[in-house]
Amino acid sequence: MHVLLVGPDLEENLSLRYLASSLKAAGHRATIARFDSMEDSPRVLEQARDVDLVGLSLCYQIRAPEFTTLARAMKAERPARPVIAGGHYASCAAEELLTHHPELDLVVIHEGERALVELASLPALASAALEAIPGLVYRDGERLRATRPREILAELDGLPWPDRAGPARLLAGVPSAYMMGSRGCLGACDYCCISTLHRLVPGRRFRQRAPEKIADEMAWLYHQRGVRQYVFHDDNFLVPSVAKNLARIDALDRALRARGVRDVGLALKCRPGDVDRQVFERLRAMGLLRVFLGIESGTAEGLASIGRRQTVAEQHQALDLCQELGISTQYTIIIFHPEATRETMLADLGFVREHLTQPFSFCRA
Ligand code: B12
Ligand code: SF4
Repeated sequence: MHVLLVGPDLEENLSLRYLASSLKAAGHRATIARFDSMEDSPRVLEQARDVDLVGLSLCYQIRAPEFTTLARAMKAERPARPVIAGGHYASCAAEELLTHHPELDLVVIHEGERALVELASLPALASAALEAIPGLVYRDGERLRATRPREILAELDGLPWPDRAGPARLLAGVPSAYMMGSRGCLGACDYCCISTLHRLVPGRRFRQRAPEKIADEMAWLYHQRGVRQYVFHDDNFLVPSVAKNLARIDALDRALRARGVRDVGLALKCRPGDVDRQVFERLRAMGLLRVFLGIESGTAEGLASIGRRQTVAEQHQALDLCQELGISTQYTIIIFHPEATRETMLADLGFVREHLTQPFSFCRA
């Protein structure tokens, strides 16, 4: 079956690339259609003309109107050809989407590799066949049906690597690749859809790939595609244990050296409480250039309001240490949180002012 996977491709979109490689490994054809804005719509419609199944990657709530508009245009052209959706927002709002958007036939809940392969193998998306596939919400006549939840994939090392075609992308002029060393998160911040997704499916919420397997992928990118910079999109590259972090980083470093990967740059994300001197000195020696810190508020009231379980002191400490070690930081501040007052907003600005040389942006809640 030929599947068109539609989604943003602002960076190397790993959702689409992981789905594409699993489809290809199962013998299907998968094409990625870049849909960064409505301006891409005519081209995506053209790409969709002859495919058997369209999969929309509806990760971003903010882009849902554009995706449903695109789906309507696809249905107008070929009403019988299935248009399905997956991704964070589609998973969290599956019932609402299917109730209000007849242009969508079905939603896959959470990680979609296995479900998509099973769907692509069906001769038709008829209800009788769909019932047997876990982790779906679909329209059956006038009613919506949800199949039993699909246990989350416990072991990530068996997944085929993301399907990367074309030359490596350049980031600041350096050939770069985007990577996932783990999936899921140990945190449970109230405002975050990752913690909501964890509640939708049974199984382990946080899974890490083996360091040697990550190194295999990095080495392939280094030697075959000339990649010299790796951006890890793991929600948290580190865990709340210095000993575990050091052991994992050492294993990754050893595996990279054994594979001839050297003089590379790294970027990653982590929680401020996990920024430890020993760990960060080690990471810096391996090439850590930039870290995105999950800060979000400069006040205890703000952190409590959005359910981010950390302290303002940890945040200052993390920013100061990175500054001292020469590691570039980025963070966001949710200045308008549910309990925001003039005082908390001024305190947020006060926090920012204490780290004036470190870039931040205001963020939505
Ligand atoms: C990388 C990333 C980005 C990158 C690249 C985006 C791109 N794809 O081109 C950049 C930095 C550009 C970015 C920007 C934004 N991001 Co962003 N981003 C991420 C991040 C860290 C990783 C995504 C990823 O690659 N994951 C790895 C893949 C393998 O996993 P996955 O995405 O979950 O995909 C699986 C399933 O979702 C599912 N699936 C996905 N699509 C489909 C489609 C089908 C058909 C099926 C069956 C299944 C399926 O199967 C996939 C494989 O298992 C996530 C956090 C996260 N952990 O996911 C946030 C996240 C997705 N981003 C988020 C946000 C809010 C944004 C911004 C709106 C921020 C802003 N205010 O500007 C922008 C919007 C971008 C835009 N205009 O489209 C939120 C989304 C919240 C929401 N529900 O709306 C997240 C969840 C972060 C968070 N915790 O808040 N982002
Ligand atoms: S730590 Fe980050 S990814 Fe995890 S629940 Fe909190 S905001 Fe979401």
